[in-house]
Amino acid sequence: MKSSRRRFLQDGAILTGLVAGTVRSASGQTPGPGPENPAHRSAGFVSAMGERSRFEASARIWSDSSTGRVTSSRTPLQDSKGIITPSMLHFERHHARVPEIDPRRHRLLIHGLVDRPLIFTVAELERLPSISRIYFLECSGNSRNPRRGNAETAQQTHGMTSCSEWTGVPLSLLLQEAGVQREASWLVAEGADAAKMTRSIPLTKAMDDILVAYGQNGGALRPEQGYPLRLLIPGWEGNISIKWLRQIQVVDQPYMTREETSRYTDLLPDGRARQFTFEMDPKSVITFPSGGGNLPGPGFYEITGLAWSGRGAIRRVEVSTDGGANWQDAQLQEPVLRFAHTRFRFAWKWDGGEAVVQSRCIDEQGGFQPTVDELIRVRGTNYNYHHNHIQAWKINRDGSVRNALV
Ligand SMILES: Nc1nc2c(c(=O)[nH]1)N[C@H]1C(S)=C(S)[C@@H](COP(=O)(O)O)O[C@H]1N2
Ligand SMILES: [Mo]
Repeated sequence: MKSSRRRFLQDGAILTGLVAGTVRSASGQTPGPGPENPAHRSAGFVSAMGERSRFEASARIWSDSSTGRVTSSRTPLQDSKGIITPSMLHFERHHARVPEIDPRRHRLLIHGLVDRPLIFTVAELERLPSISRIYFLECSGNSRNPRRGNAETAQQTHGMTSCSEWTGVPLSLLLQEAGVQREASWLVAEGADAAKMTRSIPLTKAMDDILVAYGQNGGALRPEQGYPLRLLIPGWEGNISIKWLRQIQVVDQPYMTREETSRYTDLLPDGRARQFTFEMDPKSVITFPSGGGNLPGPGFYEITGLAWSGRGAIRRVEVSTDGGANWQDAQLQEPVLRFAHTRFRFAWKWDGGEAVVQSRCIDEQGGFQPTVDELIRVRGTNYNYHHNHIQAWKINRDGSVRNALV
């Protein structure tokens, strides 16, 4: 697996004058006097909240809607470096608006088929034994059927996935405290936003790994991510990770809410629909080079991207630089975690000709990514959630990069 990179480095030549030659800069210029003395902030300047360098411009994007209501924004994957999404760049999706909740007034109610209904304040929850885990969160509407859109950049095509370290209390602990009754088999979770987002969740998943999260990347949840409390349901479609969580009812059947009947079902060619399609299928995307980007000239590049699966850990990522004729293993960067983004890297020398670069991943269950055509053949053209097709970026001779699928 590590072989492609190692072989590449042994071949040597490619890096000469770029990395190995410290005397020459990457563009082959001779060394100058180095950076001028930069301007400084005033002496003794410190700040209560750090800000990024003013030279950094990476930002979320959204599309203006005809109603004037913007309901989602996307993570700039093309700028991503490791596997963690900075909290301020986590994608956001809300069916109504983002509520401003005072944590001192917020409550979580657990009731229904339990021996002891419970009400928790946020402070009470934070006192309980907690855990931190790195998980991706992806909207099932991410990377839709490319034949139905005209998205050009990785942010537009795949920016509704993000990955954070989440901290919270295992939901199983709260349910044990409440005492789940024998006939219980599902939960119904509800948010405190204007949408009152409500979803049915199998009890088995709750007893396994669902978190009632209050922390994100070492701080409190962001308002957009559900402050002060949300469900974080590892590997499952983002919609079910209820934000601004205020109520969990333990029940004996799914409640067929709007989000699992009129929405978040997948229409098949024969007119039937898949329902409760919880797990996100294995997916990967090359983040560099990617659509809208530009390669300054022929030579060495590290192709890099992200892979993830709602069915477990990523086992393998393959990269093609010739439009899918040949595939080689990319290097997986540690840590490779279940239900988390995995960073892959692949050393490449661009010869300056037209090239199409693609990645495809395989997860621990053997799940893989189909081509767009294969997926459409099986699932039809109405199918638009859970589209885990192989993404392809075309590099033109002038170095410009565009989406090869639109
Ligand atoms: N209460 C509530 N929870 C919600 C939503 C919502 O509108 N209201 N949107 C859902 C959808 S569709 C997704 S994809 C995820 C997005 O989580 P994020 O905004 O933290 O990225 O939240 C889910 N949880
Ligand atoms: Mo979503």
